[in-house]
Amino acid sequence: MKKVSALLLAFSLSAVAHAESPKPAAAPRRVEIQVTEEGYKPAKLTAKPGESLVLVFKATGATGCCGSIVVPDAKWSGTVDKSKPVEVAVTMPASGKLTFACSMHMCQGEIDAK
Ligand SMILES: [Cu+2]
Repeated sequence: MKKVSALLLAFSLSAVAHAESPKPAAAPRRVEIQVTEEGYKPAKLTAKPGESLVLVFKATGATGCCGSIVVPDAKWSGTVDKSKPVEVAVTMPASGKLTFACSMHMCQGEIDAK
């Protein structure tokens, strides 16, 4: 019995220690971007240099060619449609902009590192 309660105590102590340990690296910030036939909303965003983001491209209606998205910095391209939001993990550059666009570059968006 003694052994069991000691184990339980150790377990609950480690659970407390875990809960109080310093925050792990912050989870990537999720940024929602609406995809419409007219373009991306918002089309201009800002983020901290080096910040980890998850771009969540969502569509509520027709996307036209804006639905075919390229994120060069993440070496990613894909298609978003009404029933299928897509998530793209990106890391902001130290300076400058991270851009996204449709594959024909008519619809464009950018995230400013600052
Ligand atoms: Cu286009």
